[in-house]
Amino acid sequence: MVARRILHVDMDAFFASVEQVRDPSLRGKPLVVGGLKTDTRGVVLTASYEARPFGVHSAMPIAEAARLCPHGIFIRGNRSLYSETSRQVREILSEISPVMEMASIDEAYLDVTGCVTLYDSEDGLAAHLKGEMRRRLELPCTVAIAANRLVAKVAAGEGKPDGYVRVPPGEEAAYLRPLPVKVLPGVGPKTQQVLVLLGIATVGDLADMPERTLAQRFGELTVVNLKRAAQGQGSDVVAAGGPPKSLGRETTFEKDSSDWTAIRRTLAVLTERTLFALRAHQLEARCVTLKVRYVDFQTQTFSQTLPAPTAQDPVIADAVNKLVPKAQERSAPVRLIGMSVSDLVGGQHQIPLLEGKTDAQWERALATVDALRSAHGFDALRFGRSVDLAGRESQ
Ligand code: TTP
Ligand code: MG
Repeated sequence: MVARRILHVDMDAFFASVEQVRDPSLRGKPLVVGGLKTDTRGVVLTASYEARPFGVHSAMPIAEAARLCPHGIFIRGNRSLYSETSRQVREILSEISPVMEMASIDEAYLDVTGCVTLYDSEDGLAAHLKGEMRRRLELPCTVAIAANRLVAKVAAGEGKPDGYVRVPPGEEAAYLRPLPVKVLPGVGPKTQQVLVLLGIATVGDLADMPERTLAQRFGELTVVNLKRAAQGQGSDVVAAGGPPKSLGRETTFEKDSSDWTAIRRTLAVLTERTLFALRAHQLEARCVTLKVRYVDFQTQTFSQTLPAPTAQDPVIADAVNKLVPKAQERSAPVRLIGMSVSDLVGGQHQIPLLEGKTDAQWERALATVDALRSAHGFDALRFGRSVDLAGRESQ
């Protein structure tokens, strides 16, 4: 098997940079996109790198940004302009490698294994890509090339802004070791808090920590996933056809089951696995579906749309659990159980644009997201240890 080389590219301060191209008088200035200073209830979508030293960041209330950066220029933003620019970004990238997958409005993965030789070296390819973005769109971006998506994504984050990072083959784990553990996907504030209690500050600390110790605080799969990430392992598959439309897992029981406690535990495992895949694709889901096949092969699905896209286990697990009573309405034993997520969107962008939304709609959406998040910690997810799924789970 050929060792693959994966490139991750993420545009710098994307919405703000696009605005600076549209209006060059904004260049070099602290620029905040998301609302006018007087829009007391808006949130920051992004800020130019000139505004960031003041502490302004995405998702912060506009009012707070205005306090921190009173001399900043504040604008509401223009979604269609960003979408059109994103389309141009995609075009440039697909000229470089046909194996290209947009992961959100401003980031993408490219499998460059087969096309490096055209540019002499990985450094040459990265320079070409960055040059094309500058020449054709006047936009800065950060590029990283590594053995897999995870390391490339982390490295691009470290290289920002206007950077390039190359992680040579075999050096993945060594590259990650000194970095703070929060750079790893799946290590949000809650997980980080628990890791700090265990004395884990860096990725290296996590890599060295015995699985036993981690298992006291996290479910089995979380431990496996954290360990893999800490060792710099990750998927090197770039889906040329674009991101998946849905992701899910299902399993057929050895013996038909009416034990809904056990079935719910199985669903918790299937959900955790699905969400790991979802986060690996850097996606979030808005729709959750429960699938059940009864003893007589009759198959039913039950779906729920969430108030906001998410990739958080507890939120999705909760939605699955709420669908279970519908499946229980038929008392027949269950042969197969499964769950899937669909209506997928690029991850980490939970905050929609102001445009087309009233402030009240906005507030409701944000309050729902916050309430869901504070109500369920990562550990709220129950893990079905007792359920044997070995080899029987399918996508
Ligand atoms: P990011 O790539 O996360 O941020 P960025 O490009 O502004 O800055 P960086 O240099 O750190 O990559 O997001 C891309 C765009 O998506 C961003 O410009 C604005 C938008 N966005 C939202 O609409 N809501 C959000 O919560 C975030 C984080 C971004
Ligand atoms: Mg970006």
